[in-house]
Amino acid sequence: MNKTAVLATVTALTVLLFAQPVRACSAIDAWEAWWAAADTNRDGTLDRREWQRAAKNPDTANFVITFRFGRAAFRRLDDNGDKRLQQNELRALQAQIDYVRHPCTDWAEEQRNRILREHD
Ligand SMILES: [Ca+2]
Ligand SMILES: [Ca+2]
Repeated sequence: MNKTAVLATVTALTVLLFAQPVRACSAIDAWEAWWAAADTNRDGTLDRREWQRAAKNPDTANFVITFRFGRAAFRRLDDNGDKRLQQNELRALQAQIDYVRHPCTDWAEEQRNRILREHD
């Protein structure tokens, strides 16, 4: 084996030995997840019923929401008066929605425990 081939083999082995697959947990933004849970008929808008149910919908239970779901809020937010809330009409509220428990929390804890076990 010539010098170049040896160097290439060593480099390849080094890459194989030290390469760790990239692992990460990613979750969609809390706002997007909330919207998907609240828009139960998937028509891209929230009608009054979906709006009011969103406060109690079990699928929206993992969200901290700091705005109220009343009728008055619905009327106030419905800028174009079509009796539906489009995402752009709720833009100001997006920052008021967050996860109670981020979907990656379990994954992060699992990774931490795995690393601790490996270094015991
Ligand atoms: Ca809908
Ligand atoms: Ca509207």
